[in-house]
Amino acid sequence: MEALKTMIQDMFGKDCSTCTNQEVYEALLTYTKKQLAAKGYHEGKKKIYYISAEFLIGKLLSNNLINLGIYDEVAEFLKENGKSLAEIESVEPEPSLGNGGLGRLAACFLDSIATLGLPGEGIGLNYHLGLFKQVFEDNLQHEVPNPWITPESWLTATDVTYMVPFRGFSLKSTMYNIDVAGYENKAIHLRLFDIDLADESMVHDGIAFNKKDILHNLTLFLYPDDSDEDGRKLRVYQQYFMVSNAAQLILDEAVSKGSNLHDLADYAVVQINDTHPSMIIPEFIRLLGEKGIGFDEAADIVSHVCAYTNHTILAEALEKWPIHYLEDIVPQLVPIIRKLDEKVKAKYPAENLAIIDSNNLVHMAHMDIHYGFSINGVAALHTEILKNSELHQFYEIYPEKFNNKTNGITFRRWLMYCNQPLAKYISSLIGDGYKKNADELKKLLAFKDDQKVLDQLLAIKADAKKICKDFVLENTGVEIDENSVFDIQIKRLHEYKRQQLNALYIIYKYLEIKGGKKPERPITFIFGAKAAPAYYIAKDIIHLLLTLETLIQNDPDVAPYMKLVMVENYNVSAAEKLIPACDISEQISLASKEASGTGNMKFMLNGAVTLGTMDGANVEISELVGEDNIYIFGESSDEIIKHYEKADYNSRAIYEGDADIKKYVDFIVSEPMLKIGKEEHLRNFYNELLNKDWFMTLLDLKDYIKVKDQVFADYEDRNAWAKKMLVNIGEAGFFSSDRTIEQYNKDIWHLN
Ligand code: TH1
Repeated sequence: MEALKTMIQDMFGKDCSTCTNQEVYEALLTYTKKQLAAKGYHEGKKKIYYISAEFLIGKLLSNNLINLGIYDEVAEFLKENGKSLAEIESVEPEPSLGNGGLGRLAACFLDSIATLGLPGEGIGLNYHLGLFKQVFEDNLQHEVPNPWITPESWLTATDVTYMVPFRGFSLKSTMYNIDVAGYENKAIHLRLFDIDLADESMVHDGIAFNKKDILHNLTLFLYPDDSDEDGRKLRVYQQYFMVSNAAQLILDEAVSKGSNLHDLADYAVVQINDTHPSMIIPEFIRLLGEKGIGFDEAADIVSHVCAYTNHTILAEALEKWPIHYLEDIVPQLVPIIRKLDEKVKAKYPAENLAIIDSNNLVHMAHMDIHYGFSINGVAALHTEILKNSELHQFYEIYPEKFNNKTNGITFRRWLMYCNQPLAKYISSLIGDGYKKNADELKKLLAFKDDQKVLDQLLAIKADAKKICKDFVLENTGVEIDENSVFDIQIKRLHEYKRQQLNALYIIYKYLEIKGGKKPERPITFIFGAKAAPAYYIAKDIIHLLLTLETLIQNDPDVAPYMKLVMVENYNVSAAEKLIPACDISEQISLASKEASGTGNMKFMLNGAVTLGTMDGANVEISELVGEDNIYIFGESSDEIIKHYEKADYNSRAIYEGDADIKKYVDFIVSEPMLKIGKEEHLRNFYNELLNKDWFMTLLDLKDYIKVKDQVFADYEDRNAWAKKMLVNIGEAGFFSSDRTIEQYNKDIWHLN
């Protein structure tokens, strides 16, 4: 720690003990960045370029210290100087470069690529104001900018710049780097491109800004509001800026390593993370054309370089751009896309295989599948649904391109960092091997009947709940009971994830308690979720939850037995506090709709028991832990898909046919709710449930209530519950992102 000491002295002219937390943070930042650079970066002839609109990397200080192997040393040094690493961490802003699972997956993947020693990098954009910061006011979500870039930060400016051509003007880029440390290994780069003229001062009234001023707004926000045409076009500008920079960088790097570009596939493999980066395909062809490579050969080269990951079957997330947007913004790509489409149509005339459909919409995923060499889903069930229904027409012509890569999470952040007592205890039982070889977690299963171990797991959970209680108090001002059951649903707010189903259970429980039936033990329902700013029903659901929160809090008959808290501005840092403390992990999406989920894996690894539908990776979790160690409810994905095909789901019929369901649904617009909440929003959601309920909440409600009540009953057998916890932790090894990345490499990337 001598070097750190000297650095603090040089930077601030005093020693650590007299520095402010801000100063110590800045010193640690500088120190850590130096250490990372000194370790060097993984290099090799062929490189994986993971291109993504989102990288939800979370705070980096502690994670970097852990991966550098100096966490304990630094924590000790700070302690000796009267400082706490936890407090210093609170100074660090969380980068706001993502929205949910897709972005967090990209971050876990970078950690694993670096840890496994693969030559690779992430490529994305440097959004100054991030997604948005969520604030609650009058029980409603409001959005404000989330600036996260400070003068001293993990970003390092480089002198790499490119010109990106748009209709009528070009934009100059600057590339920034963030180092991503491998665990006990070298680092890799996350490349974030930016414009030099981004002007944060144009934002007013929350997150409003002039969407037409591309020269100054291009990298202000992730996912700017796309409810109007200017917003949608801004997304196209962003996407092209991202992929043009990426393509120029990749070609330059390949050439500098000796590529003649005809052999590009020996130097580069590009993983297209959902459809946001899909324009890289025509952009590569355009750039290769400038270097003298003919169209057909260029298309063939690209087809050996690009691979596509599909993360959802939700139609609204499968991007289709009107061709006239592309004419207006990137006219240079349009003849290329038309040619690609003509080649497809010559061979496969069916409309559902077209890149450009009869409405002149460009189907980005279709372009990826025709001109990429691999398409993967993100969990076994999801990939089967792609092959058998959503993308069946493509599977018939390209069966060899389809493969599954079940998602994973990095155990460095989601166990070793966020739950240090549990990680240390596991090490004391089975050694440290599991940190690099997650399969070794299975060794824990040998302790299934060891009373001391089971007691200790319960004790670690109890401690985590105390820590979480402080976090919740700080975030929401609400004091929760650490002896209550913690039932947690944290994820983006979307109707298919069915936070509203959980809300209806809470109404059921509220009415039951009002009726005099008290639960065995108080229950704390914890939510965290951001809704997209223009997704009105999602915002109505947030309003429903916040209104219920107030109602319960103010009701002395009920408050002692249950509590609902909704954490404000749910993000990675909040997840790190909530996940270790969770008893019951809510994974209740409508079967077939959650492609994988990754929160489900984080909870399992931290000893929570899943209450879920047979959806996404829940299916694989249930196969691993067995039916005694998970709670499954609801209709199967096959049945759900049939309901959609037959269009026979009728929520009003269910409501009218079941007096209980009617009672819970009617409560949404009852007198006590309307007294606290806003009628417009509550009624809006109520009507949605009755007239549409596109994600079939009412279909699964009765079964959900029954199974969830069973969970709470079983929780009281503490010993049996501890066994379930142990089995969940012991079987979580499969969900290490190291395993996922090894599979990507073996089946798709083929790096040495
Ligand atoms: C998520 C999926 O919903 C989730 O099931 C999966 O675990 C995760 O990706 C990682 O694979 C997605 N997030 C987005 C975000 C946007 C568009 C599509 C998806 S799919 C903006």
